[in-house]
Amino acid sequence: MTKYQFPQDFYWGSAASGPQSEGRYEGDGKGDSIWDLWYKKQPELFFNQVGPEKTSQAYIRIKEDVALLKATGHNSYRTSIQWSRLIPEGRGAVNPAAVAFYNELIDELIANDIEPFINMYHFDMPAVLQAEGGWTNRATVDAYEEYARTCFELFGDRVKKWFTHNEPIVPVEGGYLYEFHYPAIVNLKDAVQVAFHEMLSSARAIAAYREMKQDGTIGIVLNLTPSYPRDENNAADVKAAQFADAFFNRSFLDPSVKGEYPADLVADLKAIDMLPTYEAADLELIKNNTVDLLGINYYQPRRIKARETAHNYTVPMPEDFFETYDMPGKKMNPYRGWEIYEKGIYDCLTNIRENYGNIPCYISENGMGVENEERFIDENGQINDDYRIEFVTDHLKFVHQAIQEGSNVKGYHMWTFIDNWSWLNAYKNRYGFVSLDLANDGKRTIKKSGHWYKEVATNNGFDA
Ligand code: BGP
Repeated sequence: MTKYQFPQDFYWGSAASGPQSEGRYEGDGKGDSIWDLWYKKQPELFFNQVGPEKTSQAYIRIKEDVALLKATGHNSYRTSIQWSRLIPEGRGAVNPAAVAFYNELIDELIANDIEPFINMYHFDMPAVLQAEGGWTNRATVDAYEEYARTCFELFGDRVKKWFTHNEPIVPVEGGYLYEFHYPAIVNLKDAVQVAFHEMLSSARAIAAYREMKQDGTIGIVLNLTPSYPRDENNAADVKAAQFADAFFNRSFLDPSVKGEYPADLVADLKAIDMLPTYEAADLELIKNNTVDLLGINYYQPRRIKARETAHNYTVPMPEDFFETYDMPGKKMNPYRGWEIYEKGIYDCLTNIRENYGNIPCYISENGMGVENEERFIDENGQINDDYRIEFVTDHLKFVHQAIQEGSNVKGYHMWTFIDNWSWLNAYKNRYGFVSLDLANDGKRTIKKSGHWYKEVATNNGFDA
């Protein structure tokens, strides 16, 4: 048995997002986001045709949910404000019901000694702004800055940990490369423009935060996918993995933390005439407004080799530079087709320590999705998710090792708290510490892992 003790004041939390947990209610004043819009247009794309209004009802169950956070040992909780709830038309009038809701949530968390980590963009573009081009349109950056300023003004007195974006690569790849977010088009030029505008909007929000003399920290949440080459001694494989790392990770990590874009990525995109449109002052702004704190979402790595066979696309794609491959012997999540590679979390943290000035960071998402999780319910109605306990334990061991070696890790947030709605996958994969019974008015039951987490948080560590 080894003792895994974590630093004092470590944050034991979990993560969720507004669009995946709040729901929509008569008279709540929320405007449509791209998810409401897309579901209206093409409900058949969503798993079991379940749309974004059918969530865990976080909007109407604040007290109950905060009590559950407490019961599962949380001292932090990460969620997001929905832009289309706070400012239904994307810019202009603020929705008073939204202000009341977020105030109540924040106050209830704080009253229970749970620190709110608040993110401002979690894939939920207001439909009105998407009609004008969404993140492809530079005017969206202005609207986002206005929204961010509104958030700081309304909630900055109590929220001390802000995040500008969650996984900004995902709207890029989902919306403009691989068709799993609206508008589901395939256009690399648009994709890089979206990536640049998101980054610019992040720097603009950070600049506003500091100009408004807010008393807290502001960062960004990035999903880091370490790219491992098939053969470390094969220069072409290594180069391919380096491109994947630049495109999917460093395109946000470098400007967010170092204030500059990776030279190799700029050169590769320039060579195929795929640089975004920007103004010289934008680069200056990004340089001067780097993050205080980094959130790292880690799920699985990328296994990369040099491209050997033609891909199926007829247009320029990131895949022109690399190919993913099925690494023999890799460990898989048996309940959902994702690789499990625990050491990847350590590699991400070590990379931040060695190459990004050891900036304060925390794990903002890490978790295990399980299909048909009802099969693990026992006679008392509790889900016995020993696999999740094992998954989190194995990752925490590597987080612990990174901390022992000097990484500046402030906390761990599992994805997610209560099983939630997940975009096109709706309720296909369950992730929570707490199960959700949709057929029974959203009844919540703490899973075995939730009880286990309470012990871990109370002891600030575990023996294993
Ligand atoms: C992350 C997102 C979350 C959530 C999670 C699980 O990338 O930040 O919003 O969706 O992935 O995704 P899925 O339910 O598709 O397995």
